[in-house]
Amino acid sequence: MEQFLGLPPDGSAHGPAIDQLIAIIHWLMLVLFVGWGIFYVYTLIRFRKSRNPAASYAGVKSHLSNYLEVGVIVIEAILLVGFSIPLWSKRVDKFPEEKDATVVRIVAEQFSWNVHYPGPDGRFGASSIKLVDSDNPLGIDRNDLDAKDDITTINQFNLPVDRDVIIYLSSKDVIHSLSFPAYRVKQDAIPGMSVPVWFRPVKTTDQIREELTHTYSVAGAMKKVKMLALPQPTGVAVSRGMNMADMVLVMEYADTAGTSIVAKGDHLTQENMDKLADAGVHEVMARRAANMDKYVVLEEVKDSTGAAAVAMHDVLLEETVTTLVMMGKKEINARLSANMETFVVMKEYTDKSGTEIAKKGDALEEDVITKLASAGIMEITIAPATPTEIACAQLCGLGHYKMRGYMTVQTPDDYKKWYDEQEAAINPPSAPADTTQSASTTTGTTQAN
Ligand SMILES: [Cu+2]
Repeated sequence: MEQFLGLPPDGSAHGPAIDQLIAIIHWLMLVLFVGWGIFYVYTLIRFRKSRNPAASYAGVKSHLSNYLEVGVIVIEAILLVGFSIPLWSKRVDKFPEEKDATVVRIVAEQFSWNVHYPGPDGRFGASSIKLVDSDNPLGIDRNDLDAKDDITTINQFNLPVDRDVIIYLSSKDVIHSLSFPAYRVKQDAIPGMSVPVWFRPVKTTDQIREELTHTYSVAGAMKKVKMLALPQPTGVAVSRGMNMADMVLVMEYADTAGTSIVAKGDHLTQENMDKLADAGVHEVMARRAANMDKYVVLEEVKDSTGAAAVAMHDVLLEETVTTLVMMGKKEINARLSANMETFVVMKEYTDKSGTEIAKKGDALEEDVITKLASAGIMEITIAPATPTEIACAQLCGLGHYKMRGYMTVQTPDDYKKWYDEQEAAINPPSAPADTTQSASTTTGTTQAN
């Protein structure tokens, strides 16, 4: 059932118990769905009008359905009392000792995750709402003694594997929901409250990425290569009130005083037509909108001076199409973008002469795909670059989809290295600690190796 549900790989100690509960609930729901479905069809046939011309006022006398109902209640009670409640109580009650855990504060906001580490002293420094600004989103008071060594990151949460983590979760604005899908953690973040959450990661991000390794067909991506005919510019008569919004201007037009009326790349909307007519322009050069931005160019196009006007793998934006048609290009060799940049290659690949195309951990950019194909490598192994993400499981606003952070579960050594680097950025080892008063914030980056 767990494979069938397509759950992400699990990297936490408590994850198997949650997955098991999810599986059992789905089994029960499957049995109920099939059972009630069969019962429904049975009643349609058994109580059909031709067999029962007169309504029965006594109804069904059998107690079978009562027994079934009681049976379902018993199973649900077992699930609740035997599985859910013990699991839940362990999550909320059996907190590890803070001294044996990685302790952090996570503060959600529209639309990012702020992570606050207490630093080597183990004490969170004071923070004040008055100090909150874009450089110091948590308002940490760096004059406070406890705050001097505090580390803050945005959208990047590093932690060591095989050690309990305690998170004090809150929110600056609306209700968010902290979710680590690969670690089976989900907890609402409530403004004005500090909600403790704990779990124990038992797999590193690298290990989870290895589990998600799969093959990718370079041949499949290259199959979509084709010569695209480029829409050629033609003269279009300007006529007031006419709407030709699917036509794109290939040059700028100005009025007699030299003031620009419409720019290159503008569409011939009714408004622009009227403006042109007002300025006394009778004809403009325009072309049909290409709508080719899902394609990448597969050849380099040089202008008359020999400079590259369009490079390999440029996206065929309208602007690029205009550049090409104005150079007299009638067609261009292109292929559908593979959009695989969020994946990394999991092996080293070299061409026949031994030149490296990509090493393990490199992002699967368009040029890597083309190079692999031209080297005759048609199948590669890849994995998601960031398999352990922080998602917001709450529709918290229009930018909700942007609210993604990265979690990097590391070996204790790698974590210590990262931690020391962060610490050194705040308090350079050479300088006395109290000379660095400014709040330094490190912005999270995607770890992709
Ligand atoms: Cu959110």
